[in-house]
Amino acid sequence: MATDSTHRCDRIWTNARLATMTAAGTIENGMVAAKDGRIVHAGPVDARYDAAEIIDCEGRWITPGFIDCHTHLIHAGNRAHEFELRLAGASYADIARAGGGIVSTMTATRAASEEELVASALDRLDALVAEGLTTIEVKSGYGLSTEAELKMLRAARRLGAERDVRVTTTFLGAHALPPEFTDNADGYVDLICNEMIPAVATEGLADAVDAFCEGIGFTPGQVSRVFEAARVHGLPVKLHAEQLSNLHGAALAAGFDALSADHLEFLDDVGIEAMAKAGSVAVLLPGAFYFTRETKLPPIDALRAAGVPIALATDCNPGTSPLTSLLLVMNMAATLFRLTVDECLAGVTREAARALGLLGETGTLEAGKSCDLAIWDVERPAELVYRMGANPLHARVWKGL
Ligand code: DI6
Ligand code: FE
Repeated sequence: MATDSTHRCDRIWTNARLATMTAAGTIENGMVAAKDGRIVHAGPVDARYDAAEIIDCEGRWITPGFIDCHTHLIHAGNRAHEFELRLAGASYADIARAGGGIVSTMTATRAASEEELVASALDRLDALVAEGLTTIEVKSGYGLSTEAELKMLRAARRLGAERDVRVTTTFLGAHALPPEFTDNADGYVDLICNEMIPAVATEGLADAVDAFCEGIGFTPGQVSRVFEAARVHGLPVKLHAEQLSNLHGAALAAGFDALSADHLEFLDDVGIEAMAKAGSVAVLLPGAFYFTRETKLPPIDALRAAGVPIALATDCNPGTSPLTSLLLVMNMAATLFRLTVDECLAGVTREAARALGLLGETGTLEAGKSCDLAIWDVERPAELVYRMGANPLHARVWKGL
C-alpha cells in the first residue's frame, strides 16, 4: 500500500544476495530498486520501496554488470592459421615474412566494410554479454590509415546501437607501423598527431587515446607526441606498457594523468610509484599472458602495497588474446596471478569502471548509478572465479531493464 514514506520505483529485485563492490561489502537478504534506469536503493530488503514489477531472485547473487575495459573487439578475419604455424614451430619472424602478424589483420580490416566489421564484432560481443557484460571499451588500431581508423571507430560506436551495452571507444592509431611508413615511424606519428587525432576529435569518435609503447611498437618519445596531441584535443590517455620489456611507459603515461596503464608484466617500482601518484589503474590482461606463454608475472604485491587499483580485461584481439570471456579472465587472474576472489570481481566491475573514467556511472551497486546488474545462479561469488567453461548467468539488467 503506497503511503507517504513509500518510494515508488519501476522495478525491484528482491530476495537477493548483493556483492555491492562498495564499503558495504556483501549483503544477505538484499534488494535493488530502480527508477528511470538508475539504482535508488541497493541494500537490505526495505519495505518502503515499492514497484509495479517485483522480481524474486530466490536467493541468487547480484553483482554489478561486468565491464571489459580493454578490447580490440573490432577486427576482420582471425589468425588461427598463424596459431597453427606457431604450434608447428614457426617463429614470429617466420610468420611476419609469411604475411602474418598485426599487418595481416590490418589488411583484412582495411578490406572489410563498416557493416562487416560490426557483424563480426557482434559475435564476440554477444559472447561477453551472455556472461553479464554491460559496458565495453573498444579500440581502433587495425586500420592504420585515417580512413580505416575512422571506419573502425564508427563500427565500434554502432555496437552500442545494436546491443544493450555501453560502449566506450579508444583511438589506437599508434598500434603498429603500416607498410606505407616502413622506416618512417616519425612520419606516421606526424600523421597520427596532425590528421588522425584532429579528425577523430572533430567527429567525436573516441573517448580516449591509447598507444603501444614497445620495441616492436612505438618509442616513449613517439608516444609522448601522441599524448600531447590527445591533450590538445581534450582526450584522456591510456597505454599498452611494459608488456614485453621495460621502456618506462607506465611512468610516462602517469605523467599525462593516464586513466590506466595496461599489461605491465615488466613494470618496475618507479612506474608503480608514478601510477599510484597519478591514480592510474593497472589493467592486467591474463589472457594475453596465457596465450603468449609469458613467464614474467606482473608485480602484483608491489601494486597492492602501493595502493594502485587493479582492473582485469580480455584484451580480445586476434593475435595474442582471442578471448571473449570475463569469467575465464577472472579464473586466469586467480590461477596465474594469484589475485583474490574479491580482487577478481572488483577487476571486472569497480576497477574496470575506474579505468574507463566511468566510476560515477557504473561498476558498483550504489544509489545514483545506472542500474547495470548481473544476476547469478551461484551459492557464493567465488564460484564465478573458480569454475572454468561454465556460465551461471541467470539474467542481465542494463539501465534498469
Ligand atoms: N599488444 C598485443 O599483445 C596486441 N596488441 C598490442 O598492443 C597484439 C595485437 C595483434 O597481434 O594483433
Ligand atoms: Fe591490447
